[in-house]
Amino acid sequence: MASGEIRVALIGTKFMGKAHSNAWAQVAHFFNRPVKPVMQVVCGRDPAGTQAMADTWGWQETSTDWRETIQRDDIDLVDVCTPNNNHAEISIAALKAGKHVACEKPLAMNTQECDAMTKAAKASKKLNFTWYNYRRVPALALARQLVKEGRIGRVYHVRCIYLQSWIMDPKFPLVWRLQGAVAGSGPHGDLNAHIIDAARFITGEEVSEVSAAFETFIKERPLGAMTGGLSAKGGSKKGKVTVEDAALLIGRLSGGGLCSFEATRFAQGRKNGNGIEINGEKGALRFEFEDMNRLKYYDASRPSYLQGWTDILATEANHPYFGAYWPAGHIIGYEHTFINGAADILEALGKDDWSNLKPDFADSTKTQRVLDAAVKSAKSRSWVKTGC
Ligand code: SOE
Repeated sequence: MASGEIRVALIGTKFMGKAHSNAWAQVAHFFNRPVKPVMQVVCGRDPAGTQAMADTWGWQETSTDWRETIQRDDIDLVDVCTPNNNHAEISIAALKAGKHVACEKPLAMNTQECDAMTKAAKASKKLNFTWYNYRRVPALALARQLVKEGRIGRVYHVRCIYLQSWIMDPKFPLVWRLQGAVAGSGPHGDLNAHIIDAARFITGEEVSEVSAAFETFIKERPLGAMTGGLSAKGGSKKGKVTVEDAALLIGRLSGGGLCSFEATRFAQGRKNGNGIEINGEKGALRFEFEDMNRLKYYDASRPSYLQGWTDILATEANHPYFGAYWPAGHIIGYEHTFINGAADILEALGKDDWSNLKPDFADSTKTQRVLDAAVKSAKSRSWVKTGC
């Protein structure tokens, strides 16, 4: 059992840098772990913004050079919160430098990069983790528990949505999430990644083949940059949008069921509408992230006159993660999903065993295989096997 301190370097200072800074700052207040995080250094491209992040969140030092940061002897874990096209290079270099690595989702730009990251992780024998944070919503972790207990039985349908609307204004600028060279894809890699991972996590099944349709509704936008969260500021010059605005796919599950995933940034009226419904032989589950503390459960094993949707408020001490927080009914939020991730990282480090810390890079590569197969399918307008 290891104990003591884990010195963390955070690479990235925007939306995810903020969520992860909060997680590292809060985790020890709620979870008793033998290993405590030290917020050693935060690294970003903009010196002033990086210093502001350090001042706000308590990082001890700042850097603008990730290559130098990951080589430091006083760094144990590198937390990668950069745009997607930097994930592989930074993670592989950090693993080769003997550091543990926790990387934001999607793991990388494509399966080839994920395979290289997985190979480097296996060679390093270091902890490697992907921040698919919705796995650590207590209600979703409960959904997985109910499936594992056999309460749903054979899964016939998994129906997932991830609906946003933050770029519907044609004047919203061409930020990095809309540039294929930086993001890899639009809502597909950004949002379908989450719901494909969630479907795999809850059901324990893989997506074996897919058929997809992508569409870009606004083809060019003003050049500009993010200003924080999902806000941005643009100028007068315009550039071509090189990713999809919406990505819909259907698929076959390894257990014989069917699945569907819909990710869009043009769902007028929806803000962060991450939802899943699972219909099985013995029951069903429904979850909506915008009401994240609740899981709806339908028990078809009850006498028909008693059947109906049970609305479980996942805030009991024996619900996943919740015992670390508050009494029943005192709900938690988006930021707690990252605190829960940090808690699981520290627990694995405390045991000197991260073999059960999921999703690791190898697990996340299976999600990437589905994403890449869907891209091929959208281009060829045909079914494509995922290899999973
Ligand atoms: C933007 O779509 C975004 O920040 C995603 O990148 C996150 O993964 C999601 O949790 C919230 O929305």
